[in-house]
Amino acid sequence: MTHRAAVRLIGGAVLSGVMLWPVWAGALEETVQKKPALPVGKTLEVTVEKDSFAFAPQTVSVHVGDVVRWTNHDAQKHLVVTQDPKGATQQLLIYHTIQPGESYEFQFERADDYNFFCAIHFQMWGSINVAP
Ligand SMILES: [Cu+2]
Repeated sequence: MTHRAAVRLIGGAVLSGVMLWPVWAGALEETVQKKPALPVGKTLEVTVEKDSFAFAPQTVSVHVGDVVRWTNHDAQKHLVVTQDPKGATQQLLIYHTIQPGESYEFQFERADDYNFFCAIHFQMWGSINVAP
């Protein structure tokens, strides 16, 4: 038993009693565990070229598990916003500022048609079709 495990065991015993420790420890493990990651598919690039004020390509077709990477080659920042079509009106899937020279990646987990735009320059927009 490592020192750290011993400290945790004592903590568990104090909190819930020695007999309850195994149950308590199991519950703790569960909350720490992350949901299984979706296998990553291919990555598709959407870029913003310098002074273009446009996303290219404007429409992208991907499959569930694919990643869309927005890359900003512009000299100014852009703010990518995507709403979940099935979500509440205020529910945003993506709200991310991309600084000059930086990228942002998002893996789509559900098939649908997603629209996105730049919240700083409303003339910048595009759509992503995510097929099953
Ligand atoms: Cu912008």
